[in-house]
Amino acid sequence: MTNPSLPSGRLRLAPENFLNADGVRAVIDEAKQGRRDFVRQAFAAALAGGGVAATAQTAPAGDPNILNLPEHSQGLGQSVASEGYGKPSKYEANVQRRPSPGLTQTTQASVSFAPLQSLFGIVTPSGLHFERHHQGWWDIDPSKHRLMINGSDDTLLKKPLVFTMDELMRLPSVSRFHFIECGANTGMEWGNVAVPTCQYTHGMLSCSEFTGVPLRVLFDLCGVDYKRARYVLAEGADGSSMTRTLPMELVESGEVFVAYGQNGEMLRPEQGYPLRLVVPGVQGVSWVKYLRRLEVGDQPYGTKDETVHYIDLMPGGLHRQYTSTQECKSVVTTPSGGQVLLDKGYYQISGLAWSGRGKVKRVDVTTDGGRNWRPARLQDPVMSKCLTRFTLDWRWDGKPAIIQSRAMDETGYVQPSTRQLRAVRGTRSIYHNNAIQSWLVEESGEVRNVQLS
Ligand SMILES: Nc1nc2c(c(=O)[nH]1)N[C@H]1C(S)=C(S)[C@@H](COP(=O)(O)O)O[C@H]1N2
Ligand SMILES: [Mo]
Repeated sequence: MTNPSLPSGRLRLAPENFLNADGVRAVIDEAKQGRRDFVRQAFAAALAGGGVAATAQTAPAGDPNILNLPEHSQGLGQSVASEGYGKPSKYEANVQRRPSPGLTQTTQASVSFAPLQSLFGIVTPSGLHFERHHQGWWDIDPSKHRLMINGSDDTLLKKPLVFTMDELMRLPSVSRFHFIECGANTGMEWGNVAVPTCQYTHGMLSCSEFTGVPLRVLFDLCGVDYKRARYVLAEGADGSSMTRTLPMELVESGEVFVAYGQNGEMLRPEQGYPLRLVVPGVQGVSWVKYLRRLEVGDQPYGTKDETVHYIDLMPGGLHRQYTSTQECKSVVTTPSGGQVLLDKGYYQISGLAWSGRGKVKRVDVTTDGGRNWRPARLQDPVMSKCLTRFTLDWRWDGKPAIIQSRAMDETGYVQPSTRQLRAVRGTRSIYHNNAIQSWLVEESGEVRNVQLS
């Protein structure tokens, strides 16, 4: 902390009982209190640690503890290897993925949201990656796990193969950064404002460096007849019968891979250990976890998860199917709903932008509800089908402000406003809500989720 009077942009809050207005109020009060204490403590620390001149004046001559150093500057620290696997500081204990009470009837067929408001850069720490399970997660023994590749009929490939994990890990691999977003992300906001924080509005989104084998390499080994086998069915080893069809073009592009690695180590069990499909740009449901079987076929499979679920209900009652590419989208994560600005003055606005169609080209930010837009800085690296971090300098004058971000991708597609999206899609959908998000900063400094009509 260099200047304790300058509020840092990192204001964090994730009310657990977010559906209850009193609960939100209580947590906000607590946060304000805590924040004030924090600023005060920082002052004290600056005086104690660096303010030698200030303390020297008051210390009696001959006092051996003249600098009044904190304990951690005087004694021995902890031994190495007290934790074989490192954990975050105890002061970061409120940075957690959180389920949404009442959203699902069971805790197995459920979801937990990533705390986007507390994260920096573009990588989601593996322990904070959002979770979406249709029937609970498993920790599967990799020595027993197999991946089978077969055809819907024997003529679609020369040789069906079964791979062990050891066999897969011998093959040529790639490591790539990609976002994964559940198609239902922001799905609660179709009708009206429903949840208070960006953890709940946008937290079914994460980004990792995944490592694995391009599917094309495996299909080549099997001698797939690419002329006739135009579709792939992916199947997981959990009990959810979660199966999805992929068009073969995605495999031929070289982008789809079977991943065993995530952020430099093996996948986490919640993320599909020991093997999951990575389908860059495509909604999360196609990233089949605990991947045990791939079948090539000559027509789409029309499984329950693509005919009845993950479809878009249009205003006329029509259901759109196979809308699986995640369109360009962005969200400001600081300041965002549930956070509190304690004072006027400088803040860095910061957020995330992404597109399932390639790279983010540009992000504009407004602090007056869309009257004026300024281009944000895009932080390097900007990668295809990956989260991009954007920032913008802002001086808050203490008056109500409405903050929004609007992303554009390299195809020229521009993220729509809520009104524009509703004009095409209506309000009855669950999936694929990529509308511009609005955060209202009130005079009190409290930040709230709002929608502009
Ligand atoms: N086997 C299996 N794969 C699955 C699922 C599942 O329930 N079982 N859920 C899907 C859905 S809907 C999403 S959004 C992503 C979530 O991945 P994550 O839990 O790693 O965030 O996994 C997909 N793959
Ligand atoms: Mo999902």
